[in-house]
Amino acid sequence: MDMKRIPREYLEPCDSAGKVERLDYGDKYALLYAPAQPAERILYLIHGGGGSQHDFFCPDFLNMVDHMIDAGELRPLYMVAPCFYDPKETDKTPASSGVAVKKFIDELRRDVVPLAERHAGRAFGRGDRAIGGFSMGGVTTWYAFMEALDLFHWFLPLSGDCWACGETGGGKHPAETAKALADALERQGRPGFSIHAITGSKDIAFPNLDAQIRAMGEYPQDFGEALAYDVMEGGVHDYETIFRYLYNALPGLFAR
Ligand code: FER
Repeated sequence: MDMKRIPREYLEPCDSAGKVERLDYGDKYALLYAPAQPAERILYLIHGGGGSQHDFFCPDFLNMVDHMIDAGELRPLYMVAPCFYDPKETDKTPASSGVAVKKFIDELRRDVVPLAERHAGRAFGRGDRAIGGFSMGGVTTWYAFMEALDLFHWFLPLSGDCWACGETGGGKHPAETAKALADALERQGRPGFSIHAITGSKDIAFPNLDAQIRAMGEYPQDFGEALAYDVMEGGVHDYETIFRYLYNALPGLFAR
């Protein structure tokens, strides 16, 4: 994929802007972005370690999406930004975050998806639902693949590997991780799906994700065409870089 730069003016407010709403549940909340035009798709975006639901929903990113939709480069979509941490959690180390994101898949299913889609005015089918995330949010995305293929067809793990075989397991145990993913696909009845993994050559998660994706290549009958992988030369582990990946990947997300 040719990783075009985000046009500078896309970071400025757009005349045609979507709206962000706060959705409370229990002692937590998620954020819902409704675009300025009617939308038929929904993307759940998961933040990184130590972060929150506000990381993706910052002016730069929301302005960019508004502009992409306004310019006709991106079909309108809802976006949901939840937070995988318990509000009382103070330990945000990778070990603790790894436990939180695995647990979060049940909360996503039970609370976040129904609440967000009630507010969006309709329930979406799995073919119109995507999940993606950065770093620990990428780890979350791989857990969603392993446990929630009934909910999602589209997966966008960004600079995060699968931790099914332990912390940074995609790097430490690539073959076992690839097998765990293939087994999870089998266990869930092999529905259609599409994964687009992206990272950068200078990203701290690069060695982990890269080893995992290579090991997944040993399962061509499972992942073959359904897995796309892009590495941006020089890409680092920060949101500015991730927003550039999203600028390039979002238009094709539901269409691969
Ligand atoms: C990775 C996936 C997630 C990784 C780091 C993380 C270094 C997250 C770290 C953190 O939340 O502190 O592959 O590689």
